[in-house]
Amino acid sequence: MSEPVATKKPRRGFFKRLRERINSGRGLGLSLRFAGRKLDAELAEELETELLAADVGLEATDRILEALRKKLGGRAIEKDEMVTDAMRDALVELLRPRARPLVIPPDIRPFVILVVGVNGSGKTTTIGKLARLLRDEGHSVMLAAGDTYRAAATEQLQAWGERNDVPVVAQHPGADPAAVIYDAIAAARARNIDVLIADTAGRLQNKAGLMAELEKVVRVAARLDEQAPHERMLVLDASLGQNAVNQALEFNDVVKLTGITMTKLDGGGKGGVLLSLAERLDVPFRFVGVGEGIEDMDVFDAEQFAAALVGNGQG
Ligand SMILES: Nc1nc2c(ncn2[C@@H]2O[C@H](COP(=O)(O)OP(=O)(O)O)[C@@H](O)[C@H]2O)c(=O)[nH]1
Ligand SMILES: [Mg+2]
Repeated sequence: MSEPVATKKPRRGFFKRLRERINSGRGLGLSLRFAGRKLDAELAEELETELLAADVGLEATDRILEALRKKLGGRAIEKDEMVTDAMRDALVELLRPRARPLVIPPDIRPFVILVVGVNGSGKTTTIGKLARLLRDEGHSVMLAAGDTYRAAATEQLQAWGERNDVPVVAQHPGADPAAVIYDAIAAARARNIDVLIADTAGRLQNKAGLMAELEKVVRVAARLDEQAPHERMLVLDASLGQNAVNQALEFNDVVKLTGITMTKLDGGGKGGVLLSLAERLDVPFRFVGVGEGIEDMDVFDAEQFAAALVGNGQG
């Protein structure tokens, strides 16, 4: 049997990009100096304040501080690295269980990826980048323009299709997204396509309508293949901080997420929100995005991400 082909590991060079861009090169942005101090109540409180400000969230912050106390409690801190190394280890502990890359099993065809998330989170861009990654791994790919709400959304997806040389199934604006995706699965099957990636709308101003629409898409896809959509991937804008966590909980209630991709870790995204998510929700992190370009997304790797966040070590 052939190995299931997976988008397993980040490409060479991604660590540098991640590290330079995450929160504009500042990572968690911890500004404390540790050398000459001890991890006493005062320092713990200062750390807590900074972690919370970096979107790490209360639960994950408590866990990290607990790990630091275990390692450093009572000892004199000779070098800052004693704390940052311990911090990196604590982050890896939290993140590693979520580092489960997307695997495309060879016996499922088409493997259907449904991409959900609110408007502007980066869904369509992520689909474009993902199409390229999968194609580079030798998969045949098709896209489905399930965001029928805005004509521009279909055009944007078609542009990514052309750039990657992959076919795009689309209908008229206002068409039923469930119908678009149903037809696309049938078309992918007829053409023996490996992976179908379906875009969706993310109208937050009509939350009940959006959630009903997504439920229907999932239900209708399952008529052609009861396991479909095989991957239900949430795209989250990391710069939203704790709001991203709330979005994840809401979408998970409706479509039972199987993967999360974080975008916009460059710019406003501090990256701490992944720790909060890791603590609050057992859904794998698939990819991380650090820019608008096609090369600006890669597989989530716990060690690499933790190192980029604390701004030390190699990935
Ligand atoms: N800086 C940055 N911008 C991004 C990233 N991902 C997407 N964008 C931009 O965010 C905007 C919204 O993305 P889009 O894919 O249209 O979001 P959608 O509404 O969820 O489909 C676009 O201008 C994208 O270029 C990222 O990782 N970093
Ligand atoms: Mg879109």
